Amino acid sequence: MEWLLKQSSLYDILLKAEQQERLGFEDGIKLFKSNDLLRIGFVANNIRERKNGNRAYYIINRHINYSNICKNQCKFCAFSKKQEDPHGYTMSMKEILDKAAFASEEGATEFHIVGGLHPELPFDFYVKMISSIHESHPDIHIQAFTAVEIEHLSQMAGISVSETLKILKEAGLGSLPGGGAEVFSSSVREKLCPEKLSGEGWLQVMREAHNIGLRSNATMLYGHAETPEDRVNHLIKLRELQDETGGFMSFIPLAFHPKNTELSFYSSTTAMLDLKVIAISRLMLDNFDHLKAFWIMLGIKLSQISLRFGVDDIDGTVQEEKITHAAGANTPEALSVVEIIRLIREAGREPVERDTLYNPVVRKQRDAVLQGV
Ligand code: V47
Ligand code: SF4
Repeated sequence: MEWLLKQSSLYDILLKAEQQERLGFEDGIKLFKSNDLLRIGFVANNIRERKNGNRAYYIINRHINYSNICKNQCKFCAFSKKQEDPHGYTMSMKEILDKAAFASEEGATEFHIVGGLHPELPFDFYVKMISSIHESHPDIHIQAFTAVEIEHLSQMAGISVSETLKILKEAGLGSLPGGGAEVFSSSVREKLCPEKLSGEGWLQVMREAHNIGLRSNATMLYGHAETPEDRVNHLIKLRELQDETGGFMSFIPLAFHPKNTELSFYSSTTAMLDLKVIAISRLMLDNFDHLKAFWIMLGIKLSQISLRFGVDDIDGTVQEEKITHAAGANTPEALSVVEIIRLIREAGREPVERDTLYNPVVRKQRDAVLQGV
């Protein structure tokens, strides 16, 4: 193996990562400036196999985007609408519960619930949404509200973030998704989403969630105005918080989709950048157990390849996704379990259905049916 790395100008960095030594800021920058994707990917794959063996995780889940009405106007977002916009919507409680009931019948183990920052919906709406879903489906994990939504809800309720989180947890909230992180750089945020919670604010909400026993994911939106320095700083900030709390489950790099946004002059990300971000994230985030490819954003084929570049999880069936599709994603809105299993197996990995907390899900009936897939 050493002979392979020796031929690279990244030798010292890759060897360090291979020997489980932590990479620094300059290492991250050099990796982003290199085009030696195969060697970077080779080491990322080794680390992935050390952490997760040959397993590739997936989940049977259902996304519920309860409202697209948002008081913010992030330039990269094609999903949000103003309250007076005829394309704005807010689901009724019945609609939300019907979607949850349908997903439950389909075998979902997770509801993934996020929406815009509605300027008027009272905090009670959110508590009722979580408690009603939880009462109807006590065994299905509710992963809901980005750190940005949590901060908004705390403002709507006039209570602290920590109190907000405790009330939602009491109502049945199981964990937080990783959205809203974008890139932490204040200059990029100033340009793209000036009204949004700051990077430090996002990290603080996550710290408070972890401190009361709510675990979460983390994301990074890339492929717009950010520099390699912004990406590496973002990864290091996440790594530092993970050292402190251990509360992050997985990291999900999100490829920017420009269509229908105010940033539509950007091109979509390329496969080279997508795989570089994935592999470098695997090298930098030594204290994260899981790296997830969200196939909706990355595309099905690249998600499959990513299973050999550091990724050990390709998310799930999803069912209905509005945020990336509003921005022109041409992936389907759902994948069947059979399709997910096939693409994992053809990547030479062992498919493992997981729940939100990465416990394996055993389904005797399904396992028998899928023997031949
Ligand atoms: O917060 C918005 C991003 C996020 C665009 O935690 C965009 O398991 C690309 O966070 N192009 C929501 N991205 C999605 C998200 C997520 C998805 C799947 C799994 C998990 C998880 C989290 O999508 C937003 C924002 O960062 N986003 N607009 C766009 N045009
Ligand atoms: Fe609103 Fe979130 Fe879209 Fe920003 S990314 S405009 S906060 S829905």
